[in-house]
Amino acid sequence: MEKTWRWFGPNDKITLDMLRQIGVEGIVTALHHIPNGEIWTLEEVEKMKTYIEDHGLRWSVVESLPVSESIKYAGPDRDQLIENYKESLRNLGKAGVRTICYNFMPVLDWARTTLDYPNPNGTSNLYFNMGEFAYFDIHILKREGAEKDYDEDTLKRMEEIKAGMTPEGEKRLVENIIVKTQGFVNGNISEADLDPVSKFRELLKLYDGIDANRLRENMAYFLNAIMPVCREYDINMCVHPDDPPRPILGLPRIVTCDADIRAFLDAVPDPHNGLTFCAGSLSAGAHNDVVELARKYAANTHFAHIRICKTLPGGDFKESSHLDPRLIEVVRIFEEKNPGIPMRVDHAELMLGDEKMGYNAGYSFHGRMLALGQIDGVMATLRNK
Ligand code: DNO
Repeated sequence: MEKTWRWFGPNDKITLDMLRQIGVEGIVTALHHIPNGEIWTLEEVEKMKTYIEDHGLRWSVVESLPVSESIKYAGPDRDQLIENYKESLRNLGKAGVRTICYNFMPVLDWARTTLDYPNPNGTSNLYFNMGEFAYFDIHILKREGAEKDYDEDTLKRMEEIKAGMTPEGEKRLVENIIVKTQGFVNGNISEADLDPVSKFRELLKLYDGIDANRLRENMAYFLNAIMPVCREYDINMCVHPDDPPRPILGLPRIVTCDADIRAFLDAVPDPHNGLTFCAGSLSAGAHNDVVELARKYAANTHFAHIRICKTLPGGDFKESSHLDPRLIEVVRIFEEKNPGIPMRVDHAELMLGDEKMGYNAGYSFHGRMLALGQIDGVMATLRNK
């Protein structure tokens, strides 16, 4: 697989020159300065492409060309937004950038409750605590009927958390769940929002009456509309699985498991309709056998996120080592079945001063560099048969 790296543009503290030194071959990025729903002009696309190429690298993947909420819930302006999306795709196609990662998660992209969960060796990791998440949902968001979405054990854990909760603790949960993990991925809420919780409540309302089937129809509508452009420019669309892979906050999630993947592939059968195989997101659900899924969907995968989670009792999970045997097996499968695709490591540890650098959550430098080195070693060993 091609070794790529998610880079957040010319203002990223991690520069392209640094990335060349550590063996990165391709860049994963987006035009983060263009608001969701607006057209990425050919001029802007070319500007980014040239910048990357001037540094001796290539723009391998767009992550993400964001799908506006209105396309997801079928708002009145969805056709116009789809037209804009098609125009952005055409411009990317003309520039030769042909792998596009996106997601179809309503309102909230990936979710974590802790961004610096300490490991015994002094590093830290991302962590998802179901009890804290329930606390956010029930006591901060105060979502109507939220209690019924959690089992008794989770509610009991939540009560214990509540007993020790402080205003700072609440603030931290809001920041971690809907601000710090979202803004930089072109999410709905940014660090500049003064009242993120109210804004979030408004966004949730957009999905009143939208269940999983409706969301699936809307995804198929979107994909059918853009496929002719993808065929014309040979663009591979690759949807990112839902993270975590389960419904949350009363919102449907439709890329969570084997059956879901089968369903969106079958709904729009075209080789340009494919998957971002995020081993991390899929492995965050105890129902998924990530190795089995890699075997099954390697041919439909256009891009791989190489990281893995360890599920814990009660719905908790944490990121595990990039040398987890399951991840080595996933790498082996892609190296055998689809070796030409780009891959990037993801959600690595904070280590060796990363924590002081203010990197985007999950996108440390030293942690990712170590992880990339580890996966590079795995790939080299596999190739040296
Ligand atoms: C989180 C990322 C996701 C991903 C989007 C793709 O770290 O993997 O935010 O970029 O879901 O659209």
